[in-house]
Amino acid sequence: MLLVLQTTHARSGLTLLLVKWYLAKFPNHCAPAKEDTDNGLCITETNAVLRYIARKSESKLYPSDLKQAAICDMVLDHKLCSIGKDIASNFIYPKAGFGPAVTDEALTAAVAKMKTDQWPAVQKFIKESGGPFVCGSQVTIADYSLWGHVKIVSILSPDAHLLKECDDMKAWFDAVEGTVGDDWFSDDNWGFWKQKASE
Ligand SMILES: N[C@@H](CCC(=O)N[C@@H](CS)C(=O)NCC(=O)O)C(=O)O
Repeated sequence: MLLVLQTTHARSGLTLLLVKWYLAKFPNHCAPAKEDTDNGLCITETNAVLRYIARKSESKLYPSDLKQAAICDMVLDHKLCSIGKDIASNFIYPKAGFGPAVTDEALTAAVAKMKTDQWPAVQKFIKESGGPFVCGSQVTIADYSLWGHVKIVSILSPDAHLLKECDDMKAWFDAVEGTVGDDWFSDDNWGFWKQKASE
């Protein structure tokens, strides 16, 4: 870094060095990323990172039971590729300035899809397991992953149709929220979103 700072284009040099350093570890060009300094493992992909952390610590947040693990995996992937993707592009990115604005019609259509299609695909497992979580009485990384997106929506748009219109989503959300420790998050974490909510 010292070498770079001595160049006339210090900032761009530093950026280039950081990019090279990052890509050498994480060639997928993506965040989030995790390096485990215990064994040199460098991984990207949200779901792989979540599973790795949970499995390494032998946490119940990732089920050891094969069937429950499959359900957890399915909801994680469904969140990433379908419901979470739509929540982000319709309710989060436009407000945060990460994506284009969406029309009221598009929002209504997104809520309808979540209500009749995407959320019921999660709700099925909450019902079948007896709830209140996706895998029954044990909260998992699948719940936390989806909860994170819904939480941001609840901060950005407290009156968002999402929680009201998706059957029992509020009950599930409150159950997950109830497992979150008081000291897990602070305004250091939520501050950015709270600021966006007030803009
Ligand atoms: N499937 C990936 C997607 C991650 C992703 O899209 N990350 C964005 C930031 S939220 C990114 O790193 N984008 C870099 C780029 O588009 O160059 C995951 O779930 O981790």
